[in-house]
Amino acid sequence: MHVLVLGGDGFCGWPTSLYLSDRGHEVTIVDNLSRRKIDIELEVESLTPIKPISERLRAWDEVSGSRIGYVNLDLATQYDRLVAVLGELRPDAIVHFAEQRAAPYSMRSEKEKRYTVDNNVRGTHNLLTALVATGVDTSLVHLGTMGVYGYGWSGTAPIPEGYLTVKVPTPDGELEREILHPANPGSVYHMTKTLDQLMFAFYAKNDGLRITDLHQGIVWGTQTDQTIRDERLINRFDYDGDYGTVLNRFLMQAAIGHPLTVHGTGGQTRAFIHIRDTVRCIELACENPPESGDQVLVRNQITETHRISDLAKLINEMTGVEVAYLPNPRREAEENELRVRNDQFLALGLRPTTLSEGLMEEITEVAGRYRHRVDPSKIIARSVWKVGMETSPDLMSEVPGE
Ligand code: NAD
Ligand code: USQ
Repeated sequence: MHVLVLGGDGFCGWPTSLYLSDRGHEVTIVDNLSRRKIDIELEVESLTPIKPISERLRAWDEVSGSRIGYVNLDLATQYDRLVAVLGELRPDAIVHFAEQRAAPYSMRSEKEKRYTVDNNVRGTHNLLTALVATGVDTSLVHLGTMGVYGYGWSGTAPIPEGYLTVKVPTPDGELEREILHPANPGSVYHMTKTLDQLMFAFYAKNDGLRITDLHQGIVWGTQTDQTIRDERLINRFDYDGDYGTVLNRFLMQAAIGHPLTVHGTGGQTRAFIHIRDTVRCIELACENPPESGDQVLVRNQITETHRISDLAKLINEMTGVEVAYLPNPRREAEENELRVRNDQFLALGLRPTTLSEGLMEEITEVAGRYRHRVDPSKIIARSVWKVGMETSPDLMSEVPGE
């Protein structure tokens, strides 16, 4: 297959591009490098020393003998170029990672709220109209999020894969209907993913576009079998208060002896998946698309669920690093249950990497190796969901020596 990876320079997109290339697919990355620019704006760097995109691509060519193409293009603002690229490359599949993906960043201020909506909603809509305009027969695989379902709405009932069967009372008796699971976003970022869902439903129905929406949980881990082949191929590792996700943040904190930053009581339960499983799921989704005329195919891309306080306890037991319970900068339930159906990927052959397999390796091989790159003033999450909410002061001023 020729696969276009939109957002292919990012945390999920880069290892996916290498994996697909390694598996013999022809890959072209489209990315405007906005994520790298946000690092500069936030004055923070990936814990791992990521190389510029041209060096990454050169290194992959040297290591694997395979070339990955690259187009620098902004999906949200360069519509005509997007149409031209799609018309020229006519890919068999498009993987769409290219959105602003951090919930805390999306809540920083009006500026970031507006940027996140403009970037994500316009980018996705441009892509859909460009697909209709060019008539390219391709399958679109989009990275959505578990957060579109919200947390705790259905109690202990397992969250289905996208659709819920409901009974509608009518004067003539009950009608059974399958509807998109109610959307219940917890941040402006998550809200953009619920808007994406509606656009997908419309374009699948009206234009017969073939769309898969992957509702992915929190991705943890760093390296895959491909990124580990050469240090120039290393994947990004975000640890700061805006972009760092909870488990990778805990792993970095354990590596430098920083108390584990649990928000509130840590009663929040979330879904997780290792980056090695993400890349496999993407290939499975590309190889098993819906037919034209089908409704959007929704697959839950998660392998485990865990309570945040349990994760902190686990890492505390493994490393002895203490757990700090901090004021929660987000407006979210103190505690929730979370059960999630993920039958589709298991049936397609996914064999999940479990937490127990990879944790210690991440702490020593990745977080420990680059611990000198941590800026402790960037660790505490400071983006609050409402003006006036309290955040913790810094807990460490300098990374202690080995
Ligand atoms: P990331 O920020 O590392 O990567 C996104 C990439 O898209 C970046 O390289 C960025 O430069 C590019 N991009 C953004 N806007 C663009 C635009 N308008 N035009 C062209 N390129 C653009 O994020 P990630 O962690 O790799 O996440 C990828 C996708 O997966 C996102 O859509 C995210 O919502 C979803 N997702 C991520 C996670 C996670 O834990 N990281 C979990 C669930 C879902
Ligand atoms: N949390 C802590 N301590 C921390 C960081 C986070 O307790 O140091 C808590 C948060 O308060 C929250 C939970 O951990 O309750 C998850 O936070 P997160 O930053 O790891 O994840 P989230 O904001 O939900 O976003 C991430 C990705 C996003 C993706 C989403 C998948 O950034 O792109 O869509 O995970 S999901 O959570 O399943 O919706």
